[in-house]
Amino acid sequence: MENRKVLTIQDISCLGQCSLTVALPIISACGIETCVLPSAVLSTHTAGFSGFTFRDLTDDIPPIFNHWKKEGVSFDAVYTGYLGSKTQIEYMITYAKNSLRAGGKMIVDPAFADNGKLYPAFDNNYVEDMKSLVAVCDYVVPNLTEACFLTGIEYKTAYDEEYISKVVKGLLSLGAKAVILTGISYEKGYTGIEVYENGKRSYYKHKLLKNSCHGTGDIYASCFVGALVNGKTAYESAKIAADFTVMSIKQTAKLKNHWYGASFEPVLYKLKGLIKNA
Ligand code: PXL
Repeated sequence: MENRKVLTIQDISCLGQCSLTVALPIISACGIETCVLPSAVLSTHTAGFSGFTFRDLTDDIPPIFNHWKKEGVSFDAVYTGYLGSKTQIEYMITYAKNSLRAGGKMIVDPAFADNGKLYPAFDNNYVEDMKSLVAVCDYVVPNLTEACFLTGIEYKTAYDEEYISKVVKGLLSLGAKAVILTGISYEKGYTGIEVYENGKRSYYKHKLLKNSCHGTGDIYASCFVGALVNGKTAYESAKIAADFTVMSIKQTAKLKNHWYGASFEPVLYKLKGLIKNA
């Protein structure tokens, strides 16, 4: 039996509890070999820190994939997160997609916006570029802000199921085969995940916590990938990811002045149990 292997491509924010420093431990904790390809190295993430360093690794991406090709390496899943440029998005389509094994899945977290706004490094051109990556993926895992930018639908904080249905259809019409839309709330005090796969829509609801943390989107997508590669359905994986993200946010609330990320590490040992019991 060959080891299941996931490749994740996103930045390393050396400090910040996001992107690769989240994906690597979380997917590994799901019992899966996790290969990483850093798109850039930053001293910190870009949300709330100023003066961060940024080393772009775009030019390293083709030789890394070419080397792996020579070594005969392929992956059960490729998961892309925060990327830096149009060129990197193109490389995900030309190189990353082609590194999948037969039946391997591509999971795309657009990772460019939240709370109605683009992250500081991005503009509308990047949104346009991201549409081409969504077009070739098996699962897209956006928050509502990203989904609205991608579909051109107005971002709202209060909405009904009809509005969300329009957003989901918009994402499917871009080419995504399945949609996992996070942070969807129809009821005060609750939030949840809309999952659309194989023509079926389902919704998982959980209590909305008072504190929100940076980096929870990365925790969520990483757990989703880890559960999916363990053979769980999209709905089961979406639920496991939501439950683990809630645990991480609750854990973070116990800390004083921990503003830059979610403290998932103390609860990481519980993740395998969530997958086993799903
Ligand atoms: O969590 C998403 C993310 C990842 N990487 C970097 C970021 C952000 C969000 O701001 O700045 C560098």
